[in-house]
Amino acid sequence: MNDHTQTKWQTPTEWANWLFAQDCTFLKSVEKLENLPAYNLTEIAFAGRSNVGKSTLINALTNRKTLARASNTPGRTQMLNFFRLHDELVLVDMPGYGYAEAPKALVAKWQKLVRQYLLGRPTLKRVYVLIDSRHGIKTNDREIMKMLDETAVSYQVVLTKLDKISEAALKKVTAETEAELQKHGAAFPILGITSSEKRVGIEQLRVEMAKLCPRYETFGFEEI
Ligand SMILES: Nc1nc2c(ncn2[C@@H]2O[C@H](COP(=O)(O)OP(=O)(O)OP(=O)(O)O)[C@@H](O)[C@H]2O)c(=O)[nH]1
Ligand SMILES: [Mg+2]
Repeated sequence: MNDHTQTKWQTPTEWANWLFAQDCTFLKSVEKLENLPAYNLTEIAFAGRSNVGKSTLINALTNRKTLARASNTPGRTQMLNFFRLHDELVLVDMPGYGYAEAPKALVAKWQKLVRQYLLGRPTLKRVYVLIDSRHGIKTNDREIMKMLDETAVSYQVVLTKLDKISEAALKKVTAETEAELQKHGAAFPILGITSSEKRVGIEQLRVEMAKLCPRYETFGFEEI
């Protein structure tokens, strides 16, 4: 038996919900690689097509309304935005890809930044690749997944906006996405299924993220 008396948390879920209710503060926006913050905190990045719901998911996870800028206008997030969660984790809101109306030069600049960041960031421990459940995996998602397969960073695919589709459609997109995930070696085999709007799947994600904190190991929770 592990001795839990040293901690206030009896289960990973308790720890995760506590952690995500702590202070979360905007740290920095970065548009050039040279300006990446230097520290030893564990980073978790959110990638995906423009408008897929990255900023909204960060707000839902941290139970804030306006921490990360969410908007109906695609291309809202134009830089890497760093948010520090209680000296434990850093959440990184990334510019979306696949935004057709963005000027080409700007798209090229974002892509370069995103690539360089994803490929060479030692503190980056997990990338969440968000996919709109109405659309499924698209070509540019495949490109990013292929790139992540080639790096040492683990990633998980998460379907968003499930409140916008029928149960039958969700079943179909889930099966298709899971089948495709099997072809990607570095992908976490379990698909995340979320609605930030209806708060579905949020706690599950919090738990997975909270497990990435270095001190999680010291709690001695028994894995179920
Ligand atoms: N119904 C519903 N709408 C959502 C959900 N998540 C996000 N949205 C909406 O989708 C739109 C885009 O969300 P954002 O969070 O700004 O998307 P993003 O991926 O950050 O977009 P960029 O910053 O352009 O890359 C907003 O209008 C959100 O309110 C969800 O779970 N359900
Ligand atoms: Mg955004």
